[in-house]
Formats: sequence, structure tokens, C-alpha cells
Amino acid sequence: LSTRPTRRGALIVVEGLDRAGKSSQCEMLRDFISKRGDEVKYIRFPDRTTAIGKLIDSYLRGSSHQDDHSIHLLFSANRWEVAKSIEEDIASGTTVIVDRYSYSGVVYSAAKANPTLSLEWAWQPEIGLPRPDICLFLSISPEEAAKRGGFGAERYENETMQSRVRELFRTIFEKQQDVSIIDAGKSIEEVAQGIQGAVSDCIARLDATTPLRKLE
Ligand code: Z5A
Ligand code: MG
Repeated sequence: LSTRPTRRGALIVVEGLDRAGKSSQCEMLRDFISKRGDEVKYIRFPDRTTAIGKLIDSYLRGSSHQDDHSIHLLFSANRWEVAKSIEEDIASGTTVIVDRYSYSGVVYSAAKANPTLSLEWAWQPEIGLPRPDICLFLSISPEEAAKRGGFGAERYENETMQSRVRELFRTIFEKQQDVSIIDAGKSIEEVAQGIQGAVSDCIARLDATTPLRKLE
């Protein structure tokens, strides 16, 4: 009988602006980790399938209105509703890849420049959520992003929002630890290689005694 404790999974977050290639890279990373022989799951926020997610979806599509604070708290609640299951997966050895997380949460809300919705206010409901072992920030210039198709029809897909979001991501990631900035303007394969290198290093550093931390 082996007494070796199960090696816990890693919590990997992929963040970035619109069209940075987050979802494409999350899928490739899932396949890469799976080929290494590790259990892996890929989830995304917002999770539009839950009851809260349906409210968010309708808001993003412009079919319903929400107060800025109210929609912010719904995005956060949408993470809290799966926080426990993320922790359980990690504890049982499954690596979890997350497409957008609390960082998108605070940045898009604060970008609305609502006088009572600061970055600090926006961060409060995120405190206590599982903290990523690594956050990959896919950085892309507005020019590169535009080559990948113009703005879509959803609520935040316009020039003013996107440029404020860009500034705010820079502000929060300057202070954040465990962030790896990836140049997402390169080819899909080059970006994937950069991500795989950063993730392999992160996984190699984890052992069964490194607990999953919480956002603070
Ligand atoms: N939001 C919020 O306000 N609060 C929150 O708490 C959260 C989110 C979690 C919806 O998010 C909105 O919710 C979002 C933030 C807000 N608003 N905005 N803007 P979403 O994640 O559902 O949005 P999305 O539409 O799925 O993702 P995306 O950001 O627009 O795209 P992406 O996932 O980064 O990119 P992609 O789909 O992988 O690739 C885009 C295209 O580029 C596609 O045609 C690819 O084939 C192509 N591509 C990808 N990589 C490359 C490279 N390297 N070269 C060339 N072409 C490429
Ligand atoms: Mg996406």
C-alpha cells in the first residue's frame, strides 16, 4: 500500500483582453496537461449555464439591465457557486484551468467609472475564493486584437471599455504575485509554448504539502 499522499492539482487562471486567445489557449493547455498523464478540467467564467449565469448572459447580450454593483456581485456569486467543487477537484489531484476569473471581475466593473465602484470595492467579494497557483495574462495590442475580428455585439465590446480595461489590468497585475505575462500577439503555437513552459514550472514547484491558498 502506498503511503505517498495524492499530489494535488494546480489552479491555473488564464486572463486577458477580448480576442487575446484565452479560450483557444485554454483548450490547448487542457490537451497538453492531459497528455502529460494528469487529470484536468477546463472551466470558464462567466458560467452562463447556471441560474445566476443566465442573468449574466442576458445582461451581456443587452436583453436586460442591471445596476453596476448588482451585476458585479452576480459575476462574483457565479464564481462562489463553484468554489467548493474547484477545491475538491484540486485536492483529489485534478488540475483546473479557468478561463477568466476575479481579475476580469474587478477590472470590467471598475472600468465603468461608476463613482461608488472602485477597484477596492470590487475586490471585496472575491476575498476567500480559491487563489490561483499561476495566472497567465495574455497581453495583446488593440491593433493585433482588431485583426482577429472587430468588436462583437456584447455590452463591453467597444473601444472606451476595452482601453480602460487594458489600463486596469496593468494596474492590478503590477501588484499581483504569481502572474506570468505572455505576449499573445504571436502565433497560436508560439503562445501555447510560452504557456506550457510557465505551467510546467508552476506544476513542478507544487507538492502535496503546498496548500491551495485563498484570495486575500
Ligand atoms: N466579465 C465581467 O465583466 N466580469 C467577470 O467577472 C467575468 C467576465 C468573468 C464575457 O466574457 C464578458 O464578461 C467579457 C468580460 C466580462 N466582456 N468583454 N469584453 P467571455 O469570456 O465569455 O468572452 P469571450 O467572448 O468568450 O472571450 P474573448 O475574450 O472575446 O475571446 P478569447 O477567448 O480571448 O479569444 P479566442 O476565442 O480564443 O480567440 C478569438 C479569435 O482569435 C478566434 O477567431 C481565434 O481563432 C483567433 N486567435 C486566437 N489566438 C490567435 C493567435 N495567436 N493568432 C491569431 N489568431 C488567434
Ligand atoms: Mg473566450
